[in-house]
Amino acid sequence: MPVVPESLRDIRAQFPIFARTVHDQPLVYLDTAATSQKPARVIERLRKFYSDEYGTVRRGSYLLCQQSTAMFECARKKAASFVNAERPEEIVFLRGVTEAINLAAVSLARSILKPGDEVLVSAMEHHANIVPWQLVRDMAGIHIRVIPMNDKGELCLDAYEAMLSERVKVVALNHVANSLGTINPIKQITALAHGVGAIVLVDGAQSAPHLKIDVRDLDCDLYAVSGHKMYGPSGAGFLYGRYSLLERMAPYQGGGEMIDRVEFSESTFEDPPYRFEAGTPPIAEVIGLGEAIDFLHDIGLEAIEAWDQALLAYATARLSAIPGLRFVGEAEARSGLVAFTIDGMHPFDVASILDRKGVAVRAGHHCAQPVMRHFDVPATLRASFGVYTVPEDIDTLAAGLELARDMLS
Ligand code: 7TS
Repeated sequence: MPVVPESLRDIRAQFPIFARTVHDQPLVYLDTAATSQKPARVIERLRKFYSDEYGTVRRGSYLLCQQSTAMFECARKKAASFVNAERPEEIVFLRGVTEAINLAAVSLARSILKPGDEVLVSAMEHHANIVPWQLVRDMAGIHIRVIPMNDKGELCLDAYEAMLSERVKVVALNHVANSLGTINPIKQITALAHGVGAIVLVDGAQSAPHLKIDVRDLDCDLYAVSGHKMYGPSGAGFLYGRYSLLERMAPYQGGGEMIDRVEFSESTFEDPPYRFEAGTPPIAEVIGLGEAIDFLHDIGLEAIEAWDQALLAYATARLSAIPGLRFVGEAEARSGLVAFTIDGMHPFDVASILDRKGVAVRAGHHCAQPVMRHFDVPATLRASFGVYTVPEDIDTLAAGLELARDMLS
């Protein structure tokens, strides 16, 4: 059993939720890939902002507004440093990855994509990186093509290379697949895409909570993050965009704060990132996200990455011993989760039994129906880890799975 490293030893105590029980059992939370629990300092940051500091951003000349604007822009600096952006203006605050990819698809369709252009997505995408491209497909006259994967859940890079041509204008894929845990070789994929002049959009929903992100090293053009999966409040995330690209991109939503001058005949727009931030943003949530970034920095992303790998190895070994259990997703490079089926048992039935034992895991298609089809399963069970996950959680999961086997077989 791996030993919890020094930097994470008292982490669990910082998450108030673990003080509660579920069905009279201690909570074993193994659904961080869906959303993470919140540390006390993020909860306290929201409470303090709403109690003592609340005011809108960018609109007023009074103190509360100036202060909340400063806090909001400070969060932008934190987000920029979190992904190693060149400047804070490369960060657009949004609700999360879903909104970020919808923004990218609509904006690129309005400003850059031409009929006949191709957008490549991978075979292991979350629906959030498939459907937005379909929604703009007819408007823009583009084609969507799919980079295939093998049966371990790894992208076929030879096939990808063969698909690249001057017609490919966007390559959009996840850094870590939420249904498989695969870590994709983004740097290599980006270098190849840039060889034909394509823009690379990375869905970082599952990577940002687990890996150190460096957009300059990856050399990607757009990188989307959801704050609620990385210990921040729900409702706030961001899109990193290379500034020279953001400048070429059309607005997504129109409204207040994104304009320069408005006439009834037409309007002109603010520079990025404000061009993409129409209306009153989720102010408290963005400030809370800044606190979550500090929380992650204080632990250290290297330590988080190492612990994640230790948990993954332990879970893989522990669950392999369960008869009939089959992993779905066995890529060499993985992060954050294990997904599996058990012969003769429906994932939903197993998840219900686990719930009675206080174990929260996800059963379903994980918003990745094409992945389920590839592996010819209707659904999988998925246990995903966070900074608060301890090996004993995996032991409790394994015991719950044994119990489910006894009850269901
Ligand atoms: N992309 C990936 C890879 C994801 O895992 C998710 C959410 C999204 C996009 C959408 O993120 P949102 O924050 O905009 O909702 N994934 C999951 C999941 O695996 N279970 O619930 C949500």
